[in-house]
Amino acid sequence: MAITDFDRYPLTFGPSPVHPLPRLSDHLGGARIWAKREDCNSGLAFGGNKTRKLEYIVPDVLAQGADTLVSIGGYQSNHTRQVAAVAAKLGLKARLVQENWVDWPDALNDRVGNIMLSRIMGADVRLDDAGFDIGIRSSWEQAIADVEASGGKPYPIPAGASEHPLGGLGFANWAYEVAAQERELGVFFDTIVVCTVTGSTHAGMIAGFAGQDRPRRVIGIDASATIEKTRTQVARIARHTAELIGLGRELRDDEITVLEGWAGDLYGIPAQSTLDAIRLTGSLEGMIVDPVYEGKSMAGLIDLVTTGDIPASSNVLYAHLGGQPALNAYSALFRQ
Ligand code: 5PA
Repeated sequence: MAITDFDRYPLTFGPSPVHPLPRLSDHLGGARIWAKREDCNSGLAFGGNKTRKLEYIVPDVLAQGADTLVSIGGYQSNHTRQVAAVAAKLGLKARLVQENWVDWPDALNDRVGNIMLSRIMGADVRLDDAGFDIGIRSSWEQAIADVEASGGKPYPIPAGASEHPLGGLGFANWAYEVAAQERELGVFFDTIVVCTVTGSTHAGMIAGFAGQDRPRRVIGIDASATIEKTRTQVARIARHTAELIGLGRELRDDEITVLEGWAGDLYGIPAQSTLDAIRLTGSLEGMIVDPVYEGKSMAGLIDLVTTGDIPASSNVLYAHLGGQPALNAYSALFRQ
């Protein structure tokens, strides 16, 4: 099998935009930085990385005749918001377990941003007190059982769609999309920087790029602050996805790079470097990144370019995976 043999249900506008970030590049004084924009990849509730993953999962949902998508995330999960949008688009129901992943003292944390959008789209949103964990949760298994008990046909989608057997395909395909865009633009991105938490975004990219002729660095920046779990999950999903798309060899350990240092102490809580990255990217480029994910990977990119770890001769592609709606739950950080 190759990536092109898998059914893909279109949920995106097509290839996501790629463009340079010249003012940020000049400011840092090193490598040339570009962005590929999953934050504007779809008309479904602001899109994002999960929308691409779901393109490869929806054919299975339809084949199974399911009537309810069941998924899980934090109160401000971008993933569950995208699941709610896809359910609405397909005329299905969505049952969402929203756990208390972040101890964040904003009175509107469970009301604005992503969770509000999911409610607007008609999802059955249930709050749960459990804290952050990227693994399989009993509350999600219970929600699946509840849907069944009430006569529905659930389709389980794990956190971030990552532990789903097809969860890595969306970003394996992204790697081929990048190669096609490089040919059009006449540029080669020797380094990719991507935020990683539940792992299938980064893992899919690793698998997809591994089959291409020119090697490159695919650097995952951890935003989970549970680095070992994320590293293990990325490696497992990358190897599984590589096998699915017929890579024909084992991935080497040195192809799987998850860097720590920018997640701060806890998932969902911005570090000073996150806030600096948000303001710098916004003020120099008008590009908005969020305090949970993309602000952390941008902080990583800024440091790696500034220190020369990514050399000045490089062309770097920053994968912008979306996530801006959560900013609404962090307004206190930006009052002045
Ligand atoms: C998320 C994830 P992975 O989970 O595939 O590693 O992607 C990390 C990531 N950027 C990066 C944004 C904007 C994201 O939303 N979000 C999760 C969610 O519930 O929203 C799965 C955790």
